[in-house]
Amino acid sequence: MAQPALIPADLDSLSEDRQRRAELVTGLTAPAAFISPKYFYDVLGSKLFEAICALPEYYPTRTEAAIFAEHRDEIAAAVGQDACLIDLGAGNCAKAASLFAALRPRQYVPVDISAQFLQQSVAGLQRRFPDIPMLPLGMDFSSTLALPAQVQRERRLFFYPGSSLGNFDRDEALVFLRRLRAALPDAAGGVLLGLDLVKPSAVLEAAYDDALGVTAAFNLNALNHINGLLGADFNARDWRHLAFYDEAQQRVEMHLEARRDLIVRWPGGRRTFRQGERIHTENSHKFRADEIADLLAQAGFGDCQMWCDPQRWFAVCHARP
Ligand code: AVI
Repeated sequence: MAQPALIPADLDSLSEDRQRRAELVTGLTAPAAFISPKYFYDVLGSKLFEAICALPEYYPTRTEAAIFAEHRDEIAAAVGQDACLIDLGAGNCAKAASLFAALRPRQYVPVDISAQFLQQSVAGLQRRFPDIPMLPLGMDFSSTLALPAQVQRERRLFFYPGSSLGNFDRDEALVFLRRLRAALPDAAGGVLLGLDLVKPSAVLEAAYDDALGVTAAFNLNALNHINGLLGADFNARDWRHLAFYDEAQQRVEMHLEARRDLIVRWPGGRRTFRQGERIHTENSHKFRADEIADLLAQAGFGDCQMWCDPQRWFAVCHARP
């Protein structure tokens, strides 16, 4: 089968580029500076995230994989076969590929903001699975979910593993789930989510501040990515990685902290940072099992099934409209 052509669903348009710059400038010039975690994911950032998933401290990936391995048949029975499998934030597509044998999708639609990385991933995958039609989409699905007409409408299964839902704030997560619900035209469709559960803060903080410094590199690489997108002059050496668990908010926060007083410039703008001032780069919310069913119900889903590991560190959930 020929290599599937990647559809740059929105990233290449001029207005998209302008919007991205405006969004970055708004965050960088806010009194408490912030950027969206989507700016972690250029090609290098996606590779660093792959490396994070292999770290001993980063339990989510292997715990989720163990749940899928342990409960594969039950999950396949709940989800059903022959779905149009829409893999949100697909990255290297490895998680979905591990389910192909059990789920036998009729169409595979990997979606990722890092279009170049996705294209590389799908090229190898299509060679391994020549019988599954693949439609890779390079797009930012965090604010809209405009799927092209080639995406089949029947039996859509939105696959959103790895607790990526936790990178939205609570109200944004609800809006996002409602958007998925609205994009499910038939009752045979559904969502299959992986969600990280609340656990001791020492486990969480180690997972987001590993001994090798891979997560630090992942966080700092966002500055290099922003330099490319905005023409800014961030120097990653001027910044320090910070990660901590906020128990009240049930989330790990990642920040970049200025090591000295400095000025960052970009065409048309600048920002002074004092030593110790931070840029908030990510929230990673952790869930209680009872919250998940509530959240899905509020988003308009019924009939939710959940599978956990024995320590109850991570949950895989399937819900139908
Ligand atoms: C992609 N996302 C679910 C990861 C997480 O755990 O929040 C991103 C990540 N950030 C630091 N390590 C991993």
